[in-house]
Amino acid sequence: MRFTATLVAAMTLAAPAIAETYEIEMLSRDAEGNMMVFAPAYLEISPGDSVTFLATEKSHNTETVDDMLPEGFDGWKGKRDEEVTVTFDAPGYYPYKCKPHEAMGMIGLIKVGEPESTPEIGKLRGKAGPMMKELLARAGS
Ligand SMILES: [Cu+2]
Repeated sequence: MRFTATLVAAMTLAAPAIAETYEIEMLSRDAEGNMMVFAPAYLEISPGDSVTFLATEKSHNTETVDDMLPEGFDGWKGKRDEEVTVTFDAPGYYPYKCKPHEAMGMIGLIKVGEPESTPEIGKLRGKAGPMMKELLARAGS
């Protein structure tokens, strides 16, 4: 499924600079032996770029951490094992999670452009809270 939460804004923009599409894999185990991870869990992109979440391994999904999103952004919610592509038009922090494995720390953060503000840590279960703190720290906030 393709989410175009900011379609109107996108259409009014002048032809964007070369927009890129990045890939994030949903994994049960990565090359280093880490369990239940998005790879990469932290990503910096530019406004206009897209990200595709690949259902590389089974029983994962991607959905936004809705109480941490930039104002006006509706978020996305993929089904289990669904490949999802999201286009990001506005600068900001976009935190997301895998619902089945949130408590195990299966979350990620996408930094788009230069965000004007940093979100408070939202409602996150188990290891997801500390992990989100780490990712935000890594983002330089
Ligand atoms: Cu998962």
